[in-house]
Amino acid sequence: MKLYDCQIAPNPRRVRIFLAEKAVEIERVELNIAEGDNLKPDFLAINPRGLLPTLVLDDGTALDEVVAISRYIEETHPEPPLMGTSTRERAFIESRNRHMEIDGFMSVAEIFRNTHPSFRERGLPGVSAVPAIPQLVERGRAGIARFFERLNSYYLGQRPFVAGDQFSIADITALSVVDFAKWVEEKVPSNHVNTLRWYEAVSQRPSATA
Ligand SMILES: N[C@@H](CCC(=O)N[C@@H](CS)C(=O)NCC(=O)O)C(=O)O
Repeated sequence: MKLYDCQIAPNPRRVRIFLAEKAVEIERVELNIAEGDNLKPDFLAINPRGLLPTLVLDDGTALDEVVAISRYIEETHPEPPLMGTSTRERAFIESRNRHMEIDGFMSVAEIFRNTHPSFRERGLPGVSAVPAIPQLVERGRAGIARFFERLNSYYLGQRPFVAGDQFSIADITALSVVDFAKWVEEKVPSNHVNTLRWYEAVSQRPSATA
């Protein structure tokens, strides 16, 4: 197996954290998104969308999408479980993870893609002919504010982790959102004590530096 990776990018980091939690090592190929390595013909032959992370299996199957890659790793390396063990748990964790992606990750990405000069002509990730739309930044900032509020009061208000009592893929996504948000000057408000307690704990896990 080979993981097409980008050290600075938040979605590849989610897979690296997942792998580190499982203590699974995979050969990696580093591509620099800022320099457009992912849009060159060699990589497009592997993933025509030009997106990272991409995991190429030994039979040549190319899997993209963080959750699909994580699912493959979870099923081939079940311990420790990060995506639930019972039907209820699997569905609940998936639901929470989607919330982290749609409400959190997408909001930060909206701000980032529409402000960063390197992406002025690359408004959507991967192969794209869509220029940035600066008006979307305001919507992204409103979205991340709403996300932070819910993270503190709802998801982490009563339980230690985003999907309950165990660390899961939903925490990995949420951690990546909080760190990605710093790139666009969005920080967890200082009175969000539940989120700050959780953030300190998950950031101290050895996987967080992956
Ligand atoms: N939904 C995809 C998102 C993948 C994605 O957007 N990756 C970004 C890096 S964080 C990327 O490949 N960007 C390429 C580009 O901007 O050209 C996933 O879960 O893997």
